[in-house]
Amino acid sequence: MKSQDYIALDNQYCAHNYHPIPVVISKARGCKVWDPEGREYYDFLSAYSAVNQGHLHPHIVEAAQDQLTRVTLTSRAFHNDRMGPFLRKLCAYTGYEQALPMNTGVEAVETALKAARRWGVEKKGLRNGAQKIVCASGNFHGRTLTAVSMSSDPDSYVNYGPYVPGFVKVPFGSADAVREAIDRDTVAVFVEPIQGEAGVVVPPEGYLSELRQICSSAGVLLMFDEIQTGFCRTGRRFAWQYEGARPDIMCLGKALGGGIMPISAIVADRTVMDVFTPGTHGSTFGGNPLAGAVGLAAIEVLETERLDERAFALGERFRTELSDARLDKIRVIRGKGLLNAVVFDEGFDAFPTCLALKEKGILAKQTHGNIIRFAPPLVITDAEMSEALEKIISVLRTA
Ligand code: IF1
Repeated sequence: MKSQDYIALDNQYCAHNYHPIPVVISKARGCKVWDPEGREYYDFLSAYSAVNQGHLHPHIVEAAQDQLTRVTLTSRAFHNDRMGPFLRKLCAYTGYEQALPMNTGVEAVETALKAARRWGVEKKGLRNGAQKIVCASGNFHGRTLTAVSMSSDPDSYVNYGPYVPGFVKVPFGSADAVREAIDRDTVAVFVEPIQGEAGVVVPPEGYLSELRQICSSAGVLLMFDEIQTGFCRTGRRFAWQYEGARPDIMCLGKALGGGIMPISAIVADRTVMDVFTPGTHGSTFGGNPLAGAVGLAAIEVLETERLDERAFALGERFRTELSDARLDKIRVIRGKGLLNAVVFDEGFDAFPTCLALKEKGILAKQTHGNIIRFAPPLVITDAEMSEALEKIISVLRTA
């Protein structure tokens, strides 16, 4: 079958909850993907940062294949021999005492919110039902009813009521707004260190460290959603490290699965994590042995290949070369590490530009109409980055 046949099948049999770039991917390796006709593309989306280690990284594939000959699913009713080594590695890599493994990113988000609400009752003495969590407008934390209850994007929440109460929304980037929003019933402040879906919005310098200080002095939990920004994407292992703003709970997902399967977790120290007791939270699939093998290998790749340093250096290069090209339609080029966005004028429709990029062999996706996110796998080589930049600049010049 040809690409257009697969697209027709999708259109006929899949709910229309997406408007994809019309490209079919049937093969991938590293930072490149191919369609059924054999056309080659640079992947500048990386499955929304779930493929930081590159497609089919040999070390991660080997770990998965090896585990497929042993055992894949046990449930948490029993122990398995892969979860412990995986979580020990995750804790060492993140610098936390414990982890709670889940599957998709939004489940990690739910886990963090549940931890905070329980902590509010059990450690702060609040009445159950009074707990409030401060979040930021423009956020994206996933698609469950709780996550869309925090959202300020109508596409995400319209007609899904009734919404989950207990959230107080403040403008992203203003530490003063957070300070003013905290009251006796506040249990946590929950934000992305850089807002992804909002268009790679980097908060003012000092914001994260100020949030850390505000939360510590108010006695509330600081929780960061590092599902997209984490695991080297922004040039550090975790984006909060730019400001030493270590959160009490960190949500992780995407690249934790090494591009192979959904693996997520929250990490925290014991004083927070011990709010969970047997029966109070869980998942059929969380902590399964296949995920253990894959997650461990995924972290090993980030560590041994020092992908944080790679992302930092390549990101500087990407932004410098794009701004040196002096492309007149572009208002701003922003980001950290290899999480970058090119912002066009308000009202500009970047979908045709994404189609032109595709024709040139670059896959990227617009957000909010006028913003294109560029986030290649962190294993992209210097030579590949040169070739990709040349293509991107030539398309954006005529955009
Ligand atoms: C879609 C965006 C990216 C996330 C953060 C939690 C989750 C996500 C910071 C939930 C998920 C996704 C999901 C995907 C598109 C995408 C996205 F454009 F919507 F914002 F990456 F930029 N926290 N992000 O970014 O994780 O449950 O999906 O594993 O929903 O269309 P999940």
